[in-house]
This record gives sequence, C-alpha cells and structure tokens, in this order.
Amino acid sequence: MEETISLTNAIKFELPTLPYAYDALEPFIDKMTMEIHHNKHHSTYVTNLNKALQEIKDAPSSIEEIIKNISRYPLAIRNNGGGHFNHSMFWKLMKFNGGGQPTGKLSDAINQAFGSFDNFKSKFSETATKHFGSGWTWLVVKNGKLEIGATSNQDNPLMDISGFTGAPVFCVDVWEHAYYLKYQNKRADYINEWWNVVNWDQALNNFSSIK
Ligand code: MN3
Repeated sequence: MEETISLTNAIKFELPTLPYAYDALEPFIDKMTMEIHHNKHHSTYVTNLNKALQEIKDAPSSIEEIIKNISRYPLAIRNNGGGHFNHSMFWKLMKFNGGGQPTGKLSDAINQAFGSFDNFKSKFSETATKHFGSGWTWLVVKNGKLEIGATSNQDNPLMDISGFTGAPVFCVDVWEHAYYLKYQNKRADYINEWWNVVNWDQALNNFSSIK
C-alpha cells in the first residue's frame, strides 16, 4: 500500500509584511533594494521553504523548531528556512528615523562586554565588512555574555550545525543583494550608513526576551 503524505499536514509560511514602506529607509537603504530584497529574495525563500517542507513527513510546528534542529532537515530547508527566519528578524531591526544608540539593559550589557558603544560598533562593522562572501553578522547572547560573530549563506546562530552559535539580539545582512544597487562593491559604506536605520527598541526587545 502506498503511504500517503498529507500535504495539508505541512506548516505553510507566509512572507511577513514589511513594518514600514519600501522607501522608509531612504537615503541609507534605497527603495528599489528594499522592494527586490523583500518582495523577490525573501519571498522566494518562503516559496522554496514551503515547497521543501512538503517532502517532510513529520511536519514541524514552527520556524524556531526547524532552525534549532536544522541538522535533521535537507539543505533546501537549511538555506530557505534560514533565509526566511533571518530576514523576518532583520526587517524588524530597522525603522524610519532609526539609528542612535541602544538603551536600558542592552546598553549596559554592550558597555560591559565591549567597553563602550563605539568599540562595539567598530568591532561589529569590522566583522560585517570582512566576512568573506554572502552571510550575516550577529550580536548574540552566549553563556550569558554578548558576542559578535558571523555566519555564511543563510545560517543562523540558533542552528545546531552553525559554526557560530548563540541567541540572536541583532543582525545585518551582508549578502550583495542587500546593498549592491546603491553601494556596489563598497560593503563598508553600506554598513556605515546602515547604522542610521537600526531599530534599537527592537534589539532591546530581542535581548530582553532571551532567557
Ligand atoms: Mn538578504
């Protein structure tokens, strides 16, 4: 008897609405980059994640469950699930009239771990600028301490196969698709301008929700 895999059993993800207009991050991140990044790149990760999940017999209940147990899944789910998870986090970490500095407990923790906000900022920028190829730069909590690190492709520090692990507070996308239209090969310039759109309230929310 042929085994029937119910496709309705598979969890289906949707492209989240951007929490601001495509031109809200101008002039630091241009409207066309945001449109293509959200409506083409992120959208394709969601489509391909849903497609890949149809092959999975025991449907996972959430994206977090998939990410944390990623070694059990095929590469298509690692790439597209990571893509969906990372971008969903990244959009919220930017806003119109962003920038400035972190506040509250996050500010204290950054000062404690890196000496000052400026030290943190230059170390984070350096990691993001020097990361070879496509990937992400992260601020994470690991063993109760803040750490900066990078992952390649769409890997996330919560993934059980990641070379850099921790609970993410904050991230920046350093794939060329995130900046090439406006900044071409000048990733350092993109990072430098990107600080102007950071949503520190959201970073504090993320930090506060880590147990
Ligand atoms: Mn991207």
